[in-house]
Amino acid sequence: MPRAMIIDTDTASDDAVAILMALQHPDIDVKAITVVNGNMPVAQGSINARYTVEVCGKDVPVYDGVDAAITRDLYRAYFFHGPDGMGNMNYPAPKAPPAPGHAVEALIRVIRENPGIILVTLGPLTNVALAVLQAPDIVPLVSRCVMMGGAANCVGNITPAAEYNIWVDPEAARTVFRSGLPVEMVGWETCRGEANLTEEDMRYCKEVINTPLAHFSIDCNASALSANINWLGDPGLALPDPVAMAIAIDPTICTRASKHYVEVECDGTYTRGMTVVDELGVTKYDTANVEMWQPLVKKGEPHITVCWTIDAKRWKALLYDLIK
Ligand SMILES: [Ca+2]
Repeated sequence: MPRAMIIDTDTASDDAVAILMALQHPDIDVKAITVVNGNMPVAQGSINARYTVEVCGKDVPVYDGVDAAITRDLYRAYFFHGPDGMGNMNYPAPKAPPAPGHAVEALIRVIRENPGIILVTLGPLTNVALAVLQAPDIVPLVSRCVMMGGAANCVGNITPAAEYNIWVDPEAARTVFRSGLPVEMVGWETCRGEANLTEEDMRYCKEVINTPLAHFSIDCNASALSANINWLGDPGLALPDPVAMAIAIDPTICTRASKHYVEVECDGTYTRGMTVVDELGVTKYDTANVEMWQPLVKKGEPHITVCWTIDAKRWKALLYDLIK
């Protein structure tokens, strides 16, 4: 039986490819897509998500969610994904309207209806945080919460310390990390460098695979491609959300993972949204540390799985399979 999945997303171009991968995979049954503030306002993210569903010829409900961070000012990523989030390709408007009801309610209902479901988060954690606060009973019903977000003790992409999804709504991210959800953190560092599609990879998609889905996947990322090179100095096309989705579909694409306490810095001047990973387990040695980390420590052994490395060849092979 296909595995049930629900996807929470601030749908811009790399989210679209991640959604496409889940929709096209024969072993994944996407029950719903919930849209959150982030890269785009929810209204635009919703358009992008619904268009992607239609490109795949599927019929999956897309619910609109929270259009702001819990307490922070808005900061959208137009500079990265283009004004429409989809590389300004002038795609037609989707035919389907958003599904009736709110994304937070949909998350709670769909998780309750599908015990063991996989939750994949591709944007800021606002919707998911509100869902677990309103309905803590959903936490043990989620078998895996695969998260594109954070940067495990390394460089950020929106500030030197933080990855965008966590930085946009750090309070929400902290709520999710502390909630007990079985988070698998696929951080920014695993989604760049050799994970990027090279010029040759992109040519392979468009000229050899050469399907509508292959063209869509590369074309909608035109803005992201130039931003990745010019803003971040990283050659090639980074596709962070699809890398996380690849691991959600096939956990063995993550080649090294370990469990840790992870906290989110909400107060730091330079470190807002930093994901602080207790990589060496030092929080247990010192009274001050133990107290500071109480919200996680009192829940028992570390339960956040940090993905440290991926098999870049296999992630790309899975992508290629799903855009054929
Ligand atoms: Ca995203």
